[in-house]
Amino acid sequence: MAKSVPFVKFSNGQKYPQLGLGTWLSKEGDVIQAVKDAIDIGYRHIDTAFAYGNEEEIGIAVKAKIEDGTVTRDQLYVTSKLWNTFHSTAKVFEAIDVSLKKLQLDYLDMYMIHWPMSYVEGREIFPKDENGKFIFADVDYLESWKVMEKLVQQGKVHSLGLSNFNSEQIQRIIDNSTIKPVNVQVECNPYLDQSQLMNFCKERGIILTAYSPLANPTVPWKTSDDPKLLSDEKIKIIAAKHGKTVPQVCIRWQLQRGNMVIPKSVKRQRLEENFNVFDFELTEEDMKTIDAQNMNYRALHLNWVSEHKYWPFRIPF
Ligand code: NDP
Ligand code: 1BO
Repeated sequence: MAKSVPFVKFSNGQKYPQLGLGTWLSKEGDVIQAVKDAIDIGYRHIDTAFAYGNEEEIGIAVKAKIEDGTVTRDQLYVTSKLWNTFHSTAKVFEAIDVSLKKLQLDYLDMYMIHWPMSYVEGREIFPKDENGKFIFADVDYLESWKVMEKLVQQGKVHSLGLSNFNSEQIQRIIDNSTIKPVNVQVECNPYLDQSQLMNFCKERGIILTAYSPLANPTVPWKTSDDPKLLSDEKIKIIAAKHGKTVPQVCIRWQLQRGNMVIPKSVKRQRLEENFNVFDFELTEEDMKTIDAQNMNYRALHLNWVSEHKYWPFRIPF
C-alpha cells in the first residue's frame, strides 16, 4: 500500500500533492519506468513540460498505471508548461492540444507559462540565428495568459501557474487577469532560498513550487566551480542527526516551509529516498541552520537570453 503525500490547497479551492516528481532531463528510455515506479511508490503529482520532450512517454506510463488499477485519473495531478515558442494566441491553443494528446489526457491539473520570454515561433524550441544568437519574439505574456484563462473555461486545464516569473511580472499578471495564478514554480533550494519571493507569493495567496530542490547536480552548463549542495557539511550533520540523507533534508526543509517540491530522479532507489520524508521533522534550529546556507546561487540563470526584455533575473526577486 503506497504512502500518501499531504495536499496543499490553492486559492481556487483545488488541492495538490505537496511532493511531486520532476522530469526535466528524464530521457526517453528511462522516464516511462521512472514514472511507473514513482506512482507505485506513492507519487501522485508529476511535473513535465512540452520543452522536456518526454510528455509522450509520461503519457504512456500514466495510462499504464491507470489501466492496471494502481491509480485513477482523479488521483493524479499532472502539470505541464507552455513553451517560449508558443506564446501567441493561436500557438497557445495549439500547444495545449499537443501536450494533452502526447500525455493522453483530457485535461491538465495545472498549466504554467514556462518562462516570461517569447522566442520566434515555428522553428526549433531554442531558435538561433547563424551566429548562435537566440531569436526572440515580441509576444507579451499577458496575451498568453488571456488564452490560458480560456483553456480553464473550456475545461482543458484546472489551475494556472507561472514559472520563472519575477515579482513584478507576477503582479502584472495579477493586475490584468480574471483567473489568478495559484502557483509559482521557481528554482529554490538551500543555496537559493527565495525567501523574498515566498513572502511576496504568500501575501497574494500563491503557493511556491521549488524546482531543482537538490540544486540539480547535472545541469548541462554546470562547471566545477559551482557549489555542491549535496556535499554541504552543515546539512550533512543535520541529516546524520536524523538518520536521513542530504536530499531528504533538502526536501523536508521545503515541505516545512509550506512549499511544493518536485525532486527529479529516474532511479527507483532515489525515488524512494526522496519520497521517504514524512517520518521526521527538522527542528527550528535545523531550519535556521539550513536557511543560513543561502548564497543566492542560481543555476538556471539563462544569462544567454538576458537581453530579452522579459528576462526575469534583473531584479532581486
Ligand atoms: P533536482 O534538484 O531535482 O536534481 C535532479 C538531479 O539530482 C538528477 O541528476 C538526479 O539524478 C539527482 N538526484 C535525484 N535524487 C537524488 C538523490 N536522492 N541523491 C543523489 N542524487 C539525486 O533538479 P531538477 O532541475 O531536475 O529539478 C526538479 C524538477 O523541477 C525538474 O525535473 C522539473 O520537473 C522541474 N524544473 C522546472 C524548471 C522550470 O523552468 N520550471 C527548471 C528546472 C526544473 P538521477 O535522475 O540519476 O537520480
Ligand atoms: C531551459 C531550461 C528549461 C527547464 O525547465
